[in-house]
Amino acid sequence: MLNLVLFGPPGAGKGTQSQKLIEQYGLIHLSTGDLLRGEIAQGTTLGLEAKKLMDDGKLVPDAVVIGMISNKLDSNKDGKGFIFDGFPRTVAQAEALDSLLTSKQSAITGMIALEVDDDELLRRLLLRGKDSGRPDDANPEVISKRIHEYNDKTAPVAGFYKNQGKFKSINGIGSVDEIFGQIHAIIEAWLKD
Ligand code: B4P
Repeated sequence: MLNLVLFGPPGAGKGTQSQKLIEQYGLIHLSTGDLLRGEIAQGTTLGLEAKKLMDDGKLVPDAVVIGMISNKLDSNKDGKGFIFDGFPRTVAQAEALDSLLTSKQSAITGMIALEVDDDELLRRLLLRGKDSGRPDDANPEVISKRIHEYNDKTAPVAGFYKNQGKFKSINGIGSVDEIFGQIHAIIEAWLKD
């Protein structure tokens, strides 16, 4: 199985590149942001709780997102592999993901990080906020809080995969196709290993 973690700050292009990876490799896309927005759209208790945190630029509790991912892994047992987009976002989530995959005789193939500076992130997210209807993209203060949460709680996750020799980083500024070309080259090298 090919199990990829796409990593980077909010607005780095994880969702955008995931769509191209699905087309190329036929992987199942697991975006915790999309799963949470699905819960909000359905008005579930989980969604109502998550909405308050997301609208404020904070992370949702680990147990909630780990539970969602566990359910999705169980209901997609026979795929070619997964793209984890926006997960894991804390070291506790990374440890839980390793345990879940080990229990299914599987493992993460590697993490690919998209490096984008804060000014460009703010520009992209405010642009998306104009027509996405996402409250967390509409307000510069909330975007700054999301970037702060990333630096504080999510950036250390890179070290978790570096320690396992599974980390690669690329420049996330450039055309979508150029960036995909770099991701593609990394994956092809992993597949040959
Ligand atoms: P997410 O939905 O994961 O939100 P995101 O980080 O903003 O998405 P992404 O980074 O994929 O956006 P993309 O670059 O594709 O999370 C939202 C919230 O959910 C979090 O703040 C948190 O509250 C909660 N949450 C989610 N997962 C969680 C977890 N595991 N634990 C706890 N809480 C969790 O796109 C950004 C924009 O850039 C787009 O408009 C795109 O068109 C544009 N773009 C992409 N590539 C570009 C390029 N090369 N050049 C120019 N623009 C580009």
